Amino acid sequence: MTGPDLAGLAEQLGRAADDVTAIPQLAAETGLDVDAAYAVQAALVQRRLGRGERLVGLKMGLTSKAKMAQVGVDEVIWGRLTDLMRVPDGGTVDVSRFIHPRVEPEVAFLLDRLPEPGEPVGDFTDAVRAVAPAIELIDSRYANFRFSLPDVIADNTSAGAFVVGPWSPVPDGLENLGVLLEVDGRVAQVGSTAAILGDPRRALDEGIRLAGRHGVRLREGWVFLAGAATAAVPLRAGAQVRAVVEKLGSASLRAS
Ligand code: 0L1
Ligand code: MG
Repeated sequence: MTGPDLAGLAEQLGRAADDVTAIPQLAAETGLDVDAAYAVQAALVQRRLGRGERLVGLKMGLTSKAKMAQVGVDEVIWGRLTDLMRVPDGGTVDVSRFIHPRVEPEVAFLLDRLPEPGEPVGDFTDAVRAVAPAIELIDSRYANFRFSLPDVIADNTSAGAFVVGPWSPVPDGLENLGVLLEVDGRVAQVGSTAAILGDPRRALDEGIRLAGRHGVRLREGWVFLAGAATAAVPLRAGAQVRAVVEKLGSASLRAS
């Protein structure tokens, strides 16, 4: 018996993003499981690297109960970030590049020296050089933003774009900082960094562990998106979005 055509699935997802056209879910039809889905994700991102993009980091997904409930999937997942996904703080994102974009407030880490595979992160401040407020723009390539766990993993965990605000030295505590997502100056979501696995620092342990299972090692200088502190909100053209994290400041973008 042959397994799913991993390269073919990556091509379908890549084309959906290129053509800004949603596709039906793939996993149920093809028998894609979680391990194979990470192989599709690797091929999908490799397709981008083949066009000259660079890998610049890793993102965690579904690290909060609010996010899990929003999409009906209940496992922490991870995806890859490339340089083309990064939007400067205060910059503009063209929403016509995306199918049904949503934004969510996150905490970003600038990675320093990481432990060897299999070793736990000892001192967080050895592993992380700086922290920042961030916005992630997610965009599922599946119709109606509906997917199963292997589907969303294969789709690079809905990664679309991201903005990182000003970097600060790691503060004493990160586990219960207030988080706001504002759209056009109005509060759209309120949360706390406690929603990110109880403490966003845990997301780094999970990222190292889960990515390590697939042979991916986090690198010094990479950006690590620890996960969203609230549910995501739809992004429409013309919106001005700001994510504010207590002690860390804010990150913003404008949608055109
Ligand atoms: O970053 C995230 O939490 C997104 C993970 C994928 C699920 C979704 O598209 O909301
Ligand atoms: Mg996210």
